[in-house]
Amino acid sequence: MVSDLSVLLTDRQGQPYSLTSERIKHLEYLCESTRRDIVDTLYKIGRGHAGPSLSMVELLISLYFEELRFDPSDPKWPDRDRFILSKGHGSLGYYAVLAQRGLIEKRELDTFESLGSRLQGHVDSNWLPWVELTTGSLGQGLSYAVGVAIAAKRQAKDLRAYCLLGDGECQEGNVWEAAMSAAKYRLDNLLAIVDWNNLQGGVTLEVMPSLEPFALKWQAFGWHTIEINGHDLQAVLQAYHQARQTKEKPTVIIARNIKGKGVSYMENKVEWHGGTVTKELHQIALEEINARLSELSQYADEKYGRNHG
Ligand SMILES: Cc1ncc(C[n+]2csc(CCOP(=O)(O)OP(=O)(O)O)c2C)c(N)n1
Ligand SMILES: [Mg+2]
Repeated sequence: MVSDLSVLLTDRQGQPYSLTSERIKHLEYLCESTRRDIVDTLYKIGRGHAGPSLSMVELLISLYFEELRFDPSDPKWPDRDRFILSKGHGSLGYYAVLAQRGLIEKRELDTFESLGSRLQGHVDSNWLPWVELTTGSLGQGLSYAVGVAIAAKRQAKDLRAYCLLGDGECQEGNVWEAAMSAAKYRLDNLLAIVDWNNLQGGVTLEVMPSLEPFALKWQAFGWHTIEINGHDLQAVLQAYHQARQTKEKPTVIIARNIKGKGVSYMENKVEWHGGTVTKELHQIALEEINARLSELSQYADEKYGRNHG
């Protein structure tokens, strides 16, 4: 049963809209459909970063279906918002969202990580025009996003820079150098999103030098901070909206997420940073995802979403 509560927001064009529960359900459907494409690809190709991809699905579906300003027919439209995937190993999740949005074809996912494919294991801007920055060496994306945001301000362009980082990635020193610069230049056109899933490659964050108190660190560096459950689509969209309303300082969203979200045996498991999806495991994942998809099937229709033209 869907409640008829709706939330009033403004979109990237400044137009008011009503975030209805039907619209949220439609986005939930898109997220589950994206998860199915991710696990299908992992099974077909035999490898890929499962946990990091599944962790960020709601953050990216919300960005690409509701938030970012871009031209679907021209990836290099000069006035587009810039999305930088700093955690470049989450490539499969990113490609699956591009496919869901119709920016690449779904069947291209079958070429993931193969020789000559545009869909490299770490996102590569030389191959795929939607990729703003080649990443994979962690820690670099935010510096680039700061540069984009400074350039936009100097050219008086109304474009925003969005950068998605991993929590483990925030152990890199240059993330904090970028954070300092962003505050100095009052980059209110910059949004950093941290996929806080409490796991990094093969270990939990606790065994590493502590990042806590994480939100207070960003605040001390001059940022506006928002903490949310990153799988709650309404919270995500409200956070994107709040970031746009925040003036004179950059915003960071700390999204408390679950690595491997949506596949029970992967959730919160360090070993599912990568891992091999066997036939049996693929079946289990599909059963779980298909059950949720069938519950949401009445919201599959585009009419519940936004008209993207
Ligand atoms: C500079 C650098 N050091 C180490 C690695 C190896 N590496 C790849 S993924 C990863 C873990 C990243 O964890 P996190 O940032 O939390 O992202 P998550 O996988 O949880 O989404 C590491 C250490 C790398 N890619 N780049
Ligand atoms: Mg992590």
